[in-house]
Amino acid sequence: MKTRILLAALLAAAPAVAHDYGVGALSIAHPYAIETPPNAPVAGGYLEITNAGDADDVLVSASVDEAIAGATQLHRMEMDGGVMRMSEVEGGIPVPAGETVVLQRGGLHVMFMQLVEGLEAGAEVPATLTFRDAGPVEVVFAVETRAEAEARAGGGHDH
Ligand SMILES: [Cu+2]
Repeated sequence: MKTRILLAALLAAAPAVAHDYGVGALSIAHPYAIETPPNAPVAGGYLEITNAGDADDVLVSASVDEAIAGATQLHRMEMDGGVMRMSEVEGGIPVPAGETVVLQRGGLHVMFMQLVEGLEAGAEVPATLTFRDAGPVEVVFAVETRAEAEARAGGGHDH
């Protein structure tokens, strides 16, 4: 009985501990990707970065193991003459002091490219995010179904 209560407490505490990260004054909330077909060549990665410090920083790169993706870039999506275009962000993604930057579908995102296999819901993608000043931090992108990601986006921020 005691064991069961302890286990329940651990399980309840686990998601927040497992899925928020920090380095220096930066905190990184809920990195996730959305499942793809098995042979998809690319997938987006999304997260929120909050800079609680008083100095600006920049997310300069993201990387994952070659066993998962051959290349990883920082991208933005923008409307250009009525067409949605995706391009690499030159010089990285600014994370101004006191602000939260949201990487999300339709906007700034991490792009996993040359995927070795598609991403399956429930899988985890370990990645390194490197900030200009705060340096590198290891995170894990959780691969979610589209419905999971949309439910979370619609229902406020819940880890
Ligand atoms: Cu992209």
